[in-house]
Amino acid sequence: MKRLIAFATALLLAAPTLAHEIIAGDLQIIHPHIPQPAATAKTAGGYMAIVNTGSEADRLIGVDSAIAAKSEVHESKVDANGVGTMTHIEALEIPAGGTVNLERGGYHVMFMGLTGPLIEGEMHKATLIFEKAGPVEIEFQVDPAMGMAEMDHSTMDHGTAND
Ligand SMILES: [Cu+2]
Repeated sequence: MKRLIAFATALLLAAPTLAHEIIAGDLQIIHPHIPQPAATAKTAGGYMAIVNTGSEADRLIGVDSAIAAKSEVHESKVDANGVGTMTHIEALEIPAGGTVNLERGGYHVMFMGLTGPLIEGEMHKATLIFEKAGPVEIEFQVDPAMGMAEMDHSTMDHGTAND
């Protein structure tokens, strides 16, 4: 437990804005956040760390939120030719005693078909659905926008490729 607290503290110190976390049974959801997308963006990425302090693995099998028509777990990859792709992950394993980071360039929640603008500082409710832990209510904090070079999501055409 001490190690976990140290980890959470390190994350708090590293985060540019106030971090928050949700504890649900053996799962700890650390600072779910969405970098503020462009006002006209149709998609946005959601990031967090998921810690499993239990002795059994769990799996993230769905995400639900009113901020988008559809929310999915995706994995970003860059192939040998430097071409970025994203795939829909049906079930993201959270190993026993392990941590999975949803971060830029890797796993992330993809909000597709945003229902309105997302403004820095706002908190938006969402539900993470785990195979064992069941639905876990969280809130995504809208963090400062990413730099231009990092805005891969707004330039990619989502919502048609992997459905
Ligand atoms: Cu994506």
